[in-house]
Amino acid sequence: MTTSRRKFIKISALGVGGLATASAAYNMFGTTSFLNTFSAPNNSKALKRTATYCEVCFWKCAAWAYSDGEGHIQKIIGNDDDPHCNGRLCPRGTGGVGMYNDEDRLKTPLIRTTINGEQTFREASWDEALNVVASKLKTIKDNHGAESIALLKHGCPGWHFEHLFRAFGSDTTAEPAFAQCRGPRETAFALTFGSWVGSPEPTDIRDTKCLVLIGSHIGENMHNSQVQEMSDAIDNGATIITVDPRFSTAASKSQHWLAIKPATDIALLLSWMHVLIEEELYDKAYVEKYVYGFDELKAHVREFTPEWAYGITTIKPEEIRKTARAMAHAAPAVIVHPGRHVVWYGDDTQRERAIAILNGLLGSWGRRGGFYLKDSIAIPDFPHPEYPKPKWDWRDIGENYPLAQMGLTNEIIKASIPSENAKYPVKAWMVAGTNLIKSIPDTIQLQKALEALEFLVVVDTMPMDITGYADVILPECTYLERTDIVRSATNREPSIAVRFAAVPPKYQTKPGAWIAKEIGMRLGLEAYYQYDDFDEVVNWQLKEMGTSREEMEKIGVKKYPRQSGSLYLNEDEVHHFGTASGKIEFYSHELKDLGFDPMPKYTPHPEPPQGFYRLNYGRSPMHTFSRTSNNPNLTDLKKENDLWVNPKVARIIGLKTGQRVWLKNQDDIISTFSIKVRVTERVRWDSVYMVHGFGNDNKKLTRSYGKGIDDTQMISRVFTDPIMGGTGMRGNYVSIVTENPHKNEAI
Ligand SMILES: Nc1nc2c(c(=O)[nH]1)N[C@H]1C(S)=C(S)[C@@H](COP(=O)(O)OP(=O)(O)OC[C@H]3O[C@@H](n4cnc5c(=O)[nH]c(N)nc54)[C@H](O)[C@@H]3O)O[C@H]1N2
Ligand SMILES: Nc1nc2c(c(=O)[nH]1)N[C@H]1C(S)=C(S)[C@@H](COP(=O)(O)OP(=O)(O)OC[C@H]3O[C@@H](n4cnc5c(=O)[nH]c(N)nc54)[C@H](O)[C@@H]3O)O[C@H]1N2
Ligand code: SF4
Ligand SMILES: [Mo]
Repeated sequence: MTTSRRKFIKISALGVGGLATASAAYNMFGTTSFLNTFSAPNNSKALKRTATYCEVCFWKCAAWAYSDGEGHIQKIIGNDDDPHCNGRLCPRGTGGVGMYNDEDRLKTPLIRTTINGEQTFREASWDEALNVVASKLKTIKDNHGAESIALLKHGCPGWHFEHLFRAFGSDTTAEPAFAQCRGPRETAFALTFGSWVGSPEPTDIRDTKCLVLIGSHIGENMHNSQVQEMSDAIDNGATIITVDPRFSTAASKSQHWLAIKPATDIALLLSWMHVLIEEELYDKAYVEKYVYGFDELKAHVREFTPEWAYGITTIKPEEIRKTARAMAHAAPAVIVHPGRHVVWYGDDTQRERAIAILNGLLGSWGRRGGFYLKDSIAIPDFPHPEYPKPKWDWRDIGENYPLAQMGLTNEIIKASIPSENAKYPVKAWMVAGTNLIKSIPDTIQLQKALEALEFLVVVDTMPMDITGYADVILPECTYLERTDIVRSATNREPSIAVRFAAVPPKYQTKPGAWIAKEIGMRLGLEAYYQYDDFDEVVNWQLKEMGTSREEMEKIGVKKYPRQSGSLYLNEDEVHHFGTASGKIEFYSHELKDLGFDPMPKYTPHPEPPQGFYRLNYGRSPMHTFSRTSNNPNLTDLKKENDLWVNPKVARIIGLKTGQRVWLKNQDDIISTFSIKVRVTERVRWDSVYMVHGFGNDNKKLTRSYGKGIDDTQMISRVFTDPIMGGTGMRGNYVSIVTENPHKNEAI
């Protein structure tokens, strides 16, 4: 990268933040586990309580922030009335105060500059930084059109910048939550049931009798109310079936752990369908009433016996039959969970289709203990002129993937590389609330795009990896320091939650709403910003929704009656699904017409060569991706990731628990940092496992710099889903390097 125009800037540490003390004791499914992991210091003064919702992950639990009036947040606790959390935050949410207290935070706007031939950042005033951003955006618009400027975003800041971009004339937007996360399941469930799964997932876990988790590691994946409901379901005697090559926390709570060979899930799903149909265990009345294409499916799965699947998945035929019967026994109170991070092997939409079809056979969609029919309430738009129509947008950039339902980050990245001769070339990015270096696979392609961009502005709270590539860095204040958009999400009953500023912004940081508006005003977009302050927008919206700021300050969360009818399918009526046929589509003409298999098929995937192991990754209950890796509270609970290695592999290579190793992948990429080995039977011998989000490479992150390995660095190869453009990331292999490969390099 030394010859690059945009050199990654590493600034050495500037002071060390204080470590907060915290209790590491916590029990995943214990009843009091989430409460006050970090107890508030004794303080006799009356505390001010402010309504907020958490931004540590995207479950967005509503909470109360308690502050002492002197700029100290003493504690954050869950809002009892919130269906996302039921009054209890997960350890990360409780530790959210660490985001506010982290002394490594971005403090002022920064502008890239060259001093004595060295690229570095210099501090700038807001006025100067905003003027640079506005004038760059304007010049690029004049030269190439507003469409050539892309917005890559995630979380709440994204909303404010999306409004800015739409007003400016660009709808070239994407977020990693689609092509790197949920995309395949949304496309597959839309094809099958005519409805997205969405977030929170409409899984009726609290009333289920059987929960099937296919690589969905709830318990490590800490999506709050989902974990709580799973805990209740276990207490109520529900059968848990976990399909995971690794002995996950969920597997440890399961009656059936199916330690599947990685990349073979579609074979298992097809053989489950085979058993349900051959043994006539499927929900005949439901299928008769609601399904399109049952006969085609029956013929399709006839040959996919458990004996056939055994040869592929390594799961014994009796176990396949037993689990299929357990599901049928519980039906319709059964959930074959769609999962969430489902971009695995490139045929992910088809695997998700198989999951959707299996739920259809069991009659679980729209049934108690299966999937409830979700509802939500729309937040009214603050009045503004219509957005101009861009000449092209994210849909055009993703045109090779006909069923992409949102922008594809990876296609925008590709379109930013001049040698790709893209039909819709992208010249500049704004990145808001996403750390692309850690969230986007195909690291080589991403580097090429970063080098070619004419301009990159990053809005973040922390000096994360992506900020090192920026021309201008704009420091946003944390969620605890800002009034933000009103939360509305799908659930059993509609609800809204508010986020008001609990404390004023520290340092020179500003809310995303303010930053977006200031750029907008400099671009002549006053008509889209007919208010002084974003609080005005929120107050107006609350009034429109029959409540008020005063009421919401007191309650934080407000529930509304359902508008869409009953929570479950009404047995006396015929429900129309949002598919082309109005039925649950086991056979998809839409897929067939686009040249794809109308019903899912199993196709073998490549296997790791000799000496290599499949790289598997997942979540830690104490962290969210890379965003918490420097959090003073949460690093105290878990400082770095480790590498799970099967004892058989450890014996062959001669590894011991605690030993530091490096990784080298199939493309000869060597990890920058090392990782500690954890020898455990909980992982299969053909793969190794680590938690995502570690291995930060910016010295400004004083607690997390160099801690552990970044899984994304090892994911240089992707298998793209031809249906919706998701980037399958689990086809990368690593070998284990025991000698420091960097020892002769100058650091
Ligand atoms: N290798 C690998 N890649 C993955 C995954 C994986 O497991 N492994 N998971 C995938 C999945 S499921 C997802 S959803 C994506 C997630 O991808 P990202 O959303 O990119 O995840 P984070 O690493 O949390 O990056 C969030 C960024 O937002 C910043 N941030 C936090 N709060 C605020 C705020 O209030 N304002 C602003 N402006 N910035 C803020 C953080 O400092 C951080 O830089 O990654 C995907 N990519
Ligand atoms: N604590 C915490 N919770 C989170 C997050 C976080 O960062 N931290 N992020 C949230 C987000 S955005 C998402 S998308 C979700 C992601 O969470 P999930 O959707 O639950 O999980 P994944 O990351 O897809 O899957 C990880 C599991 O898949 C298993 N696996 C790997 N390969 C295979 C295979 O071939 N077959 C099968 N059956 N299993 C396999 C792994 O061993 C691991 O247990 O978590 C959410 N919850
Ligand atoms: S699940 Fe945890 S981190 Fe996510 S929003 Fe809720 S409390 Fe915050
Ligand atoms: Mo995700």
